Amino acid sequence: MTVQTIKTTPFGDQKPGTSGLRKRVTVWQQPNYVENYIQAIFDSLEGFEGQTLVIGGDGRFYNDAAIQKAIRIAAANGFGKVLVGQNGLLSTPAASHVIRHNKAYGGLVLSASHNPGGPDGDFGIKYNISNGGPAPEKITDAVFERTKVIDSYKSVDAPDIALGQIGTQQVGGMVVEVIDPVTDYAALMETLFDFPAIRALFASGFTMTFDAMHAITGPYAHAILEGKLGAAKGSVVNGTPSPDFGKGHPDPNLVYCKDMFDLLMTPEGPDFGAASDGDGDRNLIIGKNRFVTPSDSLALLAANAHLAPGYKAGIAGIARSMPTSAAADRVAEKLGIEMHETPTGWKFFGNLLDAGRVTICGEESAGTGSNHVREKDGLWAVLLWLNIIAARKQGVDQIVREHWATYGRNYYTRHDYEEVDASIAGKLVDDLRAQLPALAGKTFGEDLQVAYADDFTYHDPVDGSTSAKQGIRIGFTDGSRIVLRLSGTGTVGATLRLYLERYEAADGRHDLDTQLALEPLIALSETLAGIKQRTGREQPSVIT
Ligand code: VG1
Ligand code: CO
Repeated sequence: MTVQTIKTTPFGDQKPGTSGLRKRVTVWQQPNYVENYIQAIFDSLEGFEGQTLVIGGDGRFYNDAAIQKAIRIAAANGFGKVLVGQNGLLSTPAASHVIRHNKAYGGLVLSASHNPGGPDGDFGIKYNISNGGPAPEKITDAVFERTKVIDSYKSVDAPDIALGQIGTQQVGGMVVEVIDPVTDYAALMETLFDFPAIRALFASGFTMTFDAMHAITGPYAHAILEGKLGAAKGSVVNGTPSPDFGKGHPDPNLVYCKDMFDLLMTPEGPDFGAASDGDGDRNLIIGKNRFVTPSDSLALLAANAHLAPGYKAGIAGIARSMPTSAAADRVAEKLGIEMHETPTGWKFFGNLLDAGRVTICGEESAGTGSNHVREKDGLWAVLLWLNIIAARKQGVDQIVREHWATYGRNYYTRHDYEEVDASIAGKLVDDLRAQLPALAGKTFGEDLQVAYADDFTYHDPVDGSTSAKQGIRIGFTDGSRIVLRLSGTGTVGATLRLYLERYEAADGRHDLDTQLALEPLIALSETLAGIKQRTGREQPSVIT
């Protein structure tokens, strides 16, 4: 094998965000852009000679081209073996499992997740470490530093791998094994959940619809929901991955899954609706006449996890990202287990999971997962919901209501302002941050008394690292919160995320309209931050 060392020059914009590096496809198509980034990742790691690297992506446009490059660069850098999903496909949680199951050194996950795909859409690359989870900031910071000075990359002169062909091939001195993307993952799910009980649920006439959004979970959902669990044929819709996601936006929220939401609100609709995103790590859960807010879903799954065989001994603790509602905190309190608040992004859960301090993690952005892998996992959440429904013999709405009657309800919403002018957004956040010291102790309206106002700093209790400037939080004495942060996954301009939360006690009113229930906080956040006024937007782009 002849290793070629090819000269290159740095790009100034290869800074990984919340979840890897995401850019427009046209940016990735620049000569050496992919090569520089992958070489910068390898340059930031050590000890991988002869080791195994997992590669797979969500099948979006440019997935296959980037994978062929990645394989050649891995061979030239001395990896011993690459495991790659057939046709280059692996959902993000499945990639995490393949890394763990095969004791691989790490993995490259090729995805821009919920961002649109196609030649005019987005593409992304993320590096995962040997625990199967996203690289921690220590590594992503090193990668960024390396991208600024990189002057060459290594590759081999070898033909493309036949990605469709299951089995072993050679690239230079390196073995490439093309694996079925579903088998191992489906087997893992079977160890966690009561498949016979869920099968019996479907056999009794329970109906569901699962929208794979033309993205990666189609093959997984077909095999597991329809294949192993006996959901009626046709339960999985948009189940064939397509490079441009059927020209859709693979973000499972109430805007892009509006049709499914509407269907679930009708008497003829199915009993249960779910969806996942581009790379299969997010989940949307809708019961008959009941949308489950992701923050509530996290709390509910944690409270009921013991009903699934994989968690029957109970859970060690719960972690949630800072903007996620405190609904899960009440469950942790009742169970007498650890509760952790981390910055946004799954990479911050890895240490807590590895240390065995938490079992279930979640984010308000429709991500939930457990210690079975080190990523959030869309289908896992759907299966745990199905397991709970089967075990409790109750519908989603009833389960949610009983939860609120026990723990109280955290009314919660997120308002996104997408593709805002980056300098306006940056100034807005800076100005709000400057107001924080003066806010402490102030009272707004009749009862909104500020308990604390800060820019969230996380101290990782496992490795002692610190992550500052993780989002502005204004907490009130009654448990209400206003949170504001800038997205780290957008690729055009800036996206402002405003998160609002209000607690209503167990014996309180649980049937208010969410936006109305949060109206005083929405109005106050406008007074303090002036998003509408400064951006000229009348409405958020997306309300969840
Ligand atoms: C968003 C979500 C965050 C999630 C991240 C990656 O990040 O808010 O909770 O972890 O996307 O999810 P941001 O920085 O845009 O708010 V995925 O499914 O796009 O990998
Ligand atoms: Co995703």
